[in-house]
Amino acid sequence: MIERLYSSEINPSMHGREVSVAGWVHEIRKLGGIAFVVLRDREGFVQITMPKKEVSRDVFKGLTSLSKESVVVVKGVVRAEPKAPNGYEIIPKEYRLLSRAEQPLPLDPTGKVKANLDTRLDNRFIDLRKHEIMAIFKIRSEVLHFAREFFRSRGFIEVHTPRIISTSSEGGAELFPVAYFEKEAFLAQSPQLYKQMLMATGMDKVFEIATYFRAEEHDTVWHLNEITAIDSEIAFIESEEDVMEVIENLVYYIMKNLSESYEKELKKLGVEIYPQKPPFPRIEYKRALEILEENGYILPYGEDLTTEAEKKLGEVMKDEGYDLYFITKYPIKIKPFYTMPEENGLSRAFDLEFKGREIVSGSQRIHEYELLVKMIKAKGLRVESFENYLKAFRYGMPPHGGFGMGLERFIMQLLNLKNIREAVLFPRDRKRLEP
Ligand code: AMO
Repeated sequence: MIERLYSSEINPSMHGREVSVAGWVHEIRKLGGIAFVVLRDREGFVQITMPKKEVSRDVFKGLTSLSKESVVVVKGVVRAEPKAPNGYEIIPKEYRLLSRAEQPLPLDPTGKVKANLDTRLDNRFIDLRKHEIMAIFKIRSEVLHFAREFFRSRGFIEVHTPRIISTSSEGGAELFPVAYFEKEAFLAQSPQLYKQMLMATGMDKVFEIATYFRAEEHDTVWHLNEITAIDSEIAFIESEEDVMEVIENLVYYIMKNLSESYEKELKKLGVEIYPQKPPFPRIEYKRALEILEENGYILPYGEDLTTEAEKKLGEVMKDEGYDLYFITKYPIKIKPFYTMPEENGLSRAFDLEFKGREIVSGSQRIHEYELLVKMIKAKGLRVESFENYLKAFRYGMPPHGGFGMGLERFIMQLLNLKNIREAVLFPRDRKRLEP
């Protein structure tokens, strides 16, 4: 490895020590007898200060004539300097150019020249050089870390189910076909059938963090065609309440840990996280419609909540002091075939809403073979396509339930991002397949 310290690993107390730093040339300023080169690394900025009298001519000339965004490694002496960005600067002794950046740049990495999201995504490798953009992905990485920590601490087993599947797992047609030798196959839209099949094995608590593919035509700030989901399935539950208890504690755990240990990155994004303590409010679907009506929004019974309805409900709940709440007891008609039905046309399905948008769906599932077959037929699906899945219900299947949480949607709401694409390094949407 090239020897170097991150800008954040150096401090004024290291005055007089020789160090090496490496990064991208962010800024060059020449003021007569003195010049400054600001380098950017993953953690921040470091100022290279060159009083003409104190550095060699070659170093002065070389560093000040670099093109912006070139990559260099600089060796020099730390000098405590209260006026410098981190309270120190580096007086260079030598430098090495590792990569010269062409000019002009396709995107301004300082963010001073505003660019639209498309231009930013087209040049994502430069866009990510902005610390506030990189911060989204550092936080995303921590969210996954805390999610894993939470599941493991509760005895969940991490699993991986197939990405290439032969049948729709949600009963819909939103699948991307793939050429799989002589067979018809699709990219997985969820791990649904597999995580349920695992409930017949004795692995009674599982989770999976993976990528899924949704061939939805939507072109909104809220939909992606390639998503990351945190899925879980739990056996021996009494009802969907047991699943909701896991979700609210998971979300609380992530938010609490982030707010406690990630202040610096959150600050870059101007975000404060207020972890909401469980239990989260439960609003039955029927009640949600009433609340909406009381607030001037009429949604016919039996229809899924529209984006506008969700937003409205979010505002009402916000006024009551809640960002997070469940909508429960959805009509069975609008839920997938595997959902456990209840009396009066209701179901044991729920969604978790976060600031007026759905981030999680889940339910208690049907675990009785006959009922499952009946529901598959009732949805107009072909029982034969589900043969392998159904088999797992005939030889001992405990009651179970689970959920799927859209990671990008969670990040979007957590960090108040305007567009879900901001939460993905290289998003895939209706129009975007590159980079
Ligand atoms: P569902 O289809 O609701 O449920 O998906 C689960 C969660 O995934 C996220 N999500 C999306 N995010 C961005 N773009 C999309 N196109 C998109 N589609 C879904 C959402 C959603 O809440 N098998 C069930 C889950 C379960 O019951 O276990 C399922 O896939 O945040």
